[in-house]
Amino acid sequence: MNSPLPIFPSHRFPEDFVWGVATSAFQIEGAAAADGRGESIWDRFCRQPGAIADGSNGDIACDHYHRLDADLDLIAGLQVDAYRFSVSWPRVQPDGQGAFNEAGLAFYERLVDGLLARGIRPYLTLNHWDLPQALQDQGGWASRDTVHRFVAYARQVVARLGDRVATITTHNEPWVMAVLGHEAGIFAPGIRHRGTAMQVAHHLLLSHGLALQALRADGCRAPLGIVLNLSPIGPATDSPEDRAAARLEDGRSVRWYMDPLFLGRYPDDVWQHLGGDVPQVHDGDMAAIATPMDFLGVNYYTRGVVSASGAWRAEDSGKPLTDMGWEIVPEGLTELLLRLHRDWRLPALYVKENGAAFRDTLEHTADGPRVHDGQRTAYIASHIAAVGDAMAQGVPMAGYMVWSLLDNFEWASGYAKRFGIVHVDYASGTRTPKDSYLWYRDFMQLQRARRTARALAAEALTAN
Ligand code: IFM
Repeated sequence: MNSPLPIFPSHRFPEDFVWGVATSAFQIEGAAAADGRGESIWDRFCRQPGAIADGSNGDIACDHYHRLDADLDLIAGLQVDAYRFSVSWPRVQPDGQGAFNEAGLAFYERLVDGLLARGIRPYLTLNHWDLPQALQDQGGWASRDTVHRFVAYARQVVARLGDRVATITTHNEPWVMAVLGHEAGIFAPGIRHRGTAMQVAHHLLLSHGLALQALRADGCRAPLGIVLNLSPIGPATDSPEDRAAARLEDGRSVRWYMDPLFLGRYPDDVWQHLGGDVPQVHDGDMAAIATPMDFLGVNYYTRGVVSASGAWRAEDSGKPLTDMGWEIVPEGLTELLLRLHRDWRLPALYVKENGAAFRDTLEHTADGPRVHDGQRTAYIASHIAAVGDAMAQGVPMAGYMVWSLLDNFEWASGYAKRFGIVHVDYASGTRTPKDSYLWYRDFMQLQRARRTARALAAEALTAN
């Protein structure tokens, strides 16, 4: 449908507010066997029958590994300030320990240098889920040894890239790795055991804190932090049962991560609820996890609604849904940011992912191929406005990034769900910027024009 694109949010964003776009290694790179890359847990998981909705895998994905320069040009064309990407651990250290792979490290050096040459700040993530399979064979994140392997990997990557990147994120969405990967079993490595999931969550947090300490001791000057997937969680009804269930879910998905990171302790109510499934915590772990961070990244897609019976369904809520079946609730982002600001003492706060999957149609028009993705554009515009609303209510924000640059491998959903602002034809690899890309580019131009106008006004003031 070719509906008019939404107008730009009228909020004023500060001059140093960082606008960006994000991807992750496994979802776009492909080149699974190229140049000495090792196997990841997602390579293995994709081969389990039924694990991925369309039976696909990451072997080729968007073939970004072989199309790096063209993709960097697409990012530059957007005129964003920043690009958030992740390093594939098995590409740079195939076994997760021991020797590093020079070709893998060289790829990320080309990526970082290519961004800098185009005037774009690189935002590096060390772990966006693709653990080397060799480490999984020794217990994966459930094993405390992986914590130390991650710190060693982080030090090596940062030794090579740390002087040129704008920020470094340790982990992306530990809740997803722990709970979807080890309790629900619907993501790699496909384990279904709550106690294991909670141990994994603890090890991810611990490795984050220890990595921060080690990187700073090594002299790393880039800001360091973590990225969490968070939502405001509310009850389906006002009944005491639903309210208790929502409070517990808030504990498991929000406070279980925020409290240790910012208060150095796990929330009591969740600890009691877990009974025998609580993680083993050694002396000193909680202090390490609470090592001060330079920034917190938040990924927001939708709100959470909980009923004690489990009967609540997004389809019945009356809200519009994305192709993932997720409700579109931009005001939930404002609510979340206000709550984070109220309940914890935060460092610089970013939205590091926000976007939506919709069923796009590639149309062949007289002007060439087009994707009229008005719903995605409206989603992005309304969520940028929601960030602006939070700022107007006193929440200092450092930046916002769209998920995702390209249509890509959406984990257990395979390639059927398209989040990109650039359409990817997987058969040919052809990229087509969608209307949302053009809208975001024009919005970036407006932000840049405002910055220039403000700088000129300041200059004129000083001159007088
Ligand atoms: O595609 C994912 C991404 O890898 C992590 N955050 C959520 C996105 C959409 O599901």
